[in-house]
Amino acid sequence: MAPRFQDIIEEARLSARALLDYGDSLFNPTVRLGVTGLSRAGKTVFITALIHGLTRGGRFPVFEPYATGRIARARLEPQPDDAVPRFDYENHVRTLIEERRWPNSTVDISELRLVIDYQRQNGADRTLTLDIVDYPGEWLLDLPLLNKSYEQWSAESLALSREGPRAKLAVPWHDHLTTLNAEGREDEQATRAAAKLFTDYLRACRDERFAMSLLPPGRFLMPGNLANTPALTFAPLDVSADGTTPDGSLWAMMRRRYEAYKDVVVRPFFRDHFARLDRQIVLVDALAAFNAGPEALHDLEAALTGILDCFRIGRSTLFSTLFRPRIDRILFAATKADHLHHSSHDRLEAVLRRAVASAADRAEHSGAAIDVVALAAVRATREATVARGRDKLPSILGMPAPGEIANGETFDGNTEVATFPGDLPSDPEALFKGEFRGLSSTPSEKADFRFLRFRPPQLERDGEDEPALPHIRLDRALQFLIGDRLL
Ligand SMILES: Nc1nc2c(ncn2[C@@H]2O[C@H](COP(=O)(O)OP(=O)(O)O)[C@@H](O)[C@H]2O)c(=O)[nH]1
Ligand SMILES: [Mg+2]
Repeated sequence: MAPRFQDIIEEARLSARALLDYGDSLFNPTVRLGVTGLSRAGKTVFITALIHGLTRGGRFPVFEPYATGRIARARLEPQPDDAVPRFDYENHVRTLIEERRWPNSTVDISELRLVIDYQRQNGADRTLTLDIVDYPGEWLLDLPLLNKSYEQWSAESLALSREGPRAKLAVPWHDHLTTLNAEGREDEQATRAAAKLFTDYLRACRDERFAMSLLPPGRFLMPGNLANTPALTFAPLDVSADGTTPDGSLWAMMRRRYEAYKDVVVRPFFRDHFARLDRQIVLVDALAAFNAGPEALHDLEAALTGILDCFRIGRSTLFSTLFRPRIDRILFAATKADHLHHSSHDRLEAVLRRAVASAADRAEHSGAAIDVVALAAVRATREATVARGRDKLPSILGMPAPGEIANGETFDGNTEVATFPGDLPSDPEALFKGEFRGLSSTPSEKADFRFLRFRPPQLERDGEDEPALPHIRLDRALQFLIGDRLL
C-alpha cells in the first residue's frame, strides 16, 4: 500500500523532532523514561517514590551507581516541554508522607525532569538528565488503531464483546446495534446513543469485579476536554470489511469520526510523546486481575501483547526506516506487591513473565530488552507470623484506610490488622486456567481482605533527615531502567 500523504507529513515531523532531541542529548545526555499503566496501576505513586528516593536518600542496595556512592546528588529542574503539565511531585509527597493518604488520581500526561550528578566508574564527573513522562496506558492501547480500518476495528470489538463476561455487559449496546441500519442515512441522535451505550459497556468491563484491560478507544473512558466532540462520538457497526460505504450513510459518518479520533488523539500522542521515549516501564495491577478471575487475566495478557506490539509497530510497520522509535528497554512491573507475603513475590513475577512471554519474544526481535519485576513503590505493610491455634501463618500487617470494610467492620484508619493473603500458586498456569481463585483466604473465617486498601506507612523520623520511604524491589527496577546509563 502506498503511504498516505498524512503519514509522510507525520514522518517528516517525527524526524525533525528526533533530530532536535538528538542534538540536545549530544551536549546533555538525557534519558526519557515513560511510565505507563492503566488507571490506578500505580504510576503516580511509583514516580513520587522514585524521585523521593533519589533526592532524599532512599535505600536502594540493588541500584549499583547509588549503592556504591557514585551518585553525588539528584535534583529537580524545570522540564523541557512547555505544553505538558508538570508532575505535581511536591503535593504528592506531602499527601503521602504527612497525611498518609495516597495521592489523588490523575488522568492526563505529566512530566518532570530530574538531573543526576554522578561519578563514572573511571572517576570522571558526569551529569545525566532523566525526563520522566507519566501517561495513561489507555493511550498506549490506542496505538494499534493506527493500523486498523474502521471496519476491522468494528469486527474485532464486536467479536471481543461476545466473549466471556463481556457478553452480558454488552447486551444493552448489542440490542441497540440491531436497530441500526449501517447503510441508512447518517443520524446524529442514533450515533450518540450508540456511542453512549458502547461507552457504558466499556466502563462496566473496567469495573473491579471484571477488571478488563483491553478497552479501546482509550479516551472514551477518559475524555478530558474532548468530551462530546464528534471525534469521541462513534461506535462499532456490524459491517463487512469489504463492503462499500454509501455516501451520507451512518456507516460513512462513523468511519469518518473513527478516522478523526486517530488524527486528533492517537497520532499526536504517538508523535509528541511515545516516539520520543528511550525507556519504558509498564505498571500492571496484576493482583486486581487475579482477584477478578482467569478471564481478567487473559484480558490482561491480550492487553500486554497489544502494548508490546506497539513497540514493534513503532519500529516497523507504521513508519518506514526514516524514523525509528528508540525505546531499547521495557520493564513490566507488577505493582502493590506489598499486599503479598515475600514468599510470593517471585511467583508474582512468574505470572507476569508468563503473561508477556509470547509477545516479549517478538518484541525482543525488534531490539528492545525486556524484563519483569514484582514491586511495591511504597510499602504499606509489614510482615509477621501470627499464631492460629497450632498453625503459624505468614501474614501481612497494615492499617486499612478509613472507611475500608472487611468482615462487616468499618475501619477508622488508625487500626492495624493482620491479613493472610495466602500464597500464589507455584505454577503460574494454575492462575490462567482458573484453578486458583482469590488470594485472601483466612483459614478460619470467611474474611475477604482482597480489596483492602492500606494507608501509606508511618515513617520514623530520626533527627533532621527526612526518612526514606520503604519499598519492595524499586531499586531493581531503577537498575534495569537507568543503571547502564550511569556507568
Ligand atoms: N499498598 C500499595 N498501594 C499502592 C501502591 N502503589 C499504588 N497503590 C494503590 O493504588 C492506587 C492507585 O495508584 P496511583 O499511583 O494513583 O495510580 P495511577 O492511576 O496509575 O497513577 C493508590 O491510590 C493506592 O491505593 C504501592 O506501592 N503499595
Ligand atoms: Mg496517576
